[in-house]
Order: sequence, then C-alpha cells, then structure tokens
Amino acid sequence: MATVQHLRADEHSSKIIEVLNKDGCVVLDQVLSPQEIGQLQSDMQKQFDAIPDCQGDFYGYATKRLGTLFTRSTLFQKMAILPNILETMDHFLLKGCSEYQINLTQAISIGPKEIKQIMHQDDPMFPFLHPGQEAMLNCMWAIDDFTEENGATVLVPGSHLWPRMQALNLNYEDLPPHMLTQGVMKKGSVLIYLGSLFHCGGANRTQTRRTGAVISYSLGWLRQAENHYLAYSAEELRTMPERLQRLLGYFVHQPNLGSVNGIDPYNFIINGEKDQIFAEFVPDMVKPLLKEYREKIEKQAA
Ligand SMILES: O=C(O)CCC(=O)C(=O)O
Ligand SMILES: [Fe+2]
Repeated sequence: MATVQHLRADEHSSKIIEVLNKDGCVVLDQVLSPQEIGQLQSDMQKQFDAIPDCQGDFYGYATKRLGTLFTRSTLFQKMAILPNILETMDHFLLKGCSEYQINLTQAISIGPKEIKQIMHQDDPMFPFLHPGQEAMLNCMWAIDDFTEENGATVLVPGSHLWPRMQALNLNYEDLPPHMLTQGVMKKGSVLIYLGSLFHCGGANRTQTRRTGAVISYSLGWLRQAENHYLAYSAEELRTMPERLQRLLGYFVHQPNLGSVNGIDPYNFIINGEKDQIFAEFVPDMVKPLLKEYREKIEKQAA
C-alpha cells in the first residue's frame, strides 16, 4: 500500500527534501495554529459562499475555486514564506533559475457529490521536457480536515520518477489501488508535492465541503499560472512582506529578463523609481569576463 510520509511542522528542510526526492510528496502536520485556521476558515467561507461552482471537466462542476489569495486573507502571505518551505523550494528550483516565483494561489473547495478529478501532473502547463529539473512544486494547505471520504488529494507516490508520457491519459485511471494513497491530513497541515507527481482531487462522498488552498512555486523564467501583476494593485503590494513582493514576480531574472525600461520592477513598483540609467542585469559570475573583454578592446583601440 502506498503512503505519504508525515513530518513535523518545523521539520528541517533537508528531511523534507529527502522525502520529496523519494516519494514526490510529503505532509507537514499542523503548521497553523487553531486560531489561524479559524481565521482562514471564516475569511474563505464568506468568499466561497458568494461564488458559483466551476464549470469544467477538469476543474469540476461541484467545486469552487478562488485565486488572488494574498488579499483574501493576509494569513496566506505568511504561509507563502515559511522558512522550511522556502528552503525546500530553494533546493528544487534554484538549480534551474537565478530566482523563483509564486506560480499560483488557488483555494479549492470540493463540494458534496464531486467526482474524483482525472489523474494528472500539474507541470505540463509548461510544455517543454525538463528531466531531472522540477519546473514547479505545490503546497496544498488543508483549511478543513482532509479525509478519504471528503476528497483528500489522491497521490501516486514515486510517479515523479516515471518516464514522461502524454500527461492526460485515461490509462492512469487504471492504476492498481496499492499504488495510490490520499493526502489525509488535519486542517492547518500542508501537503507538498512536485509538479511532476501524478495526483488529483478526490471524490467528495460527504455532505460537507473540503476546502484547501494551493500555493505553488515555479522557475523564475517561466510564465506564472496566475497573473499576479493584474491581481494586486501597487497599494496592495506595498503592504506585503518584501520576500513575497519579490516572489510575486517583481524581480529581474538574470540575465536581463523582466525589467521595465532598464529598471528592476521591484524598484519601479515598490520604490517608485522611474528615471534611472538603463541598467543591465547579468550574473556576478560573468561580470569579470565582460569587463575583461571591454578592457581588451579598449586597449587595442587606444
Ligand atoms: O483539490 C485537490 O486536491 C487537487 C486539485 C488539483 O490537482 C488540480 O486542480 O490541479
Ligand atoms: Fe493538479
């Protein structure tokens, strides 16, 4: 029988990384306090009550989804930048980029009678082959208790190591039960899983909703699944922690990706810098080489 390993909330990132390398998924138990969970539940309940179900064969018809989470409850701002989670992201993502970012925030409330979602990987949203390098990782935060009956995320531990095939494939519905498990966890816990792991939302066979919230992280040079630039106004951004401001995409990925008229977008939006000399953004590693080249040519010309 497949299982997902549970670790303490404050577990060191080296252990989290070890389990993710092996299984592709891991749960950190009860990271949030009961008071924080109560706050999140009441913040989200009101907003979910005000919206209709999704209408999509992938997203579901008895499921509600909400994005732009950082202004829906400020607790999400704290959850996105927890040290052992970011150290884990550093490990998986900084191998492939100079700075990573938040790909998506999405609260998912699976209602009674929702069927099991199709088995899938999340990373085919980035249509390129990247063996050995994760393009994204997800954190699924339990806002309600996640149970087998109410739709806890179905997981295929180890499937991140499978050869890449067409990701949406009905054959993955026939996996034997011993290969599957579910991200059963208490509210306030977080399930971390790699973008290459096969998983899906579970069927909800209860009379109540199963609410969770995904915060996902991706390589800094990819397009973000959620358009954070349109989601938050400059005023809203300025109230957020600096680390989160950068994670939302306000940085230049080296070399020279994402500046505004030669200005770092962080300085542009947060500090209001508009009239700067058009700057170049190159890795420290290549600076001596660029300097050497220029000095050599200038000497020749003199
Ligand atoms: O709600 C869940 O447990 C997972 C949802 C999911 O995997 C997705 O929508 O991509
Ligand atoms: Fe998914």
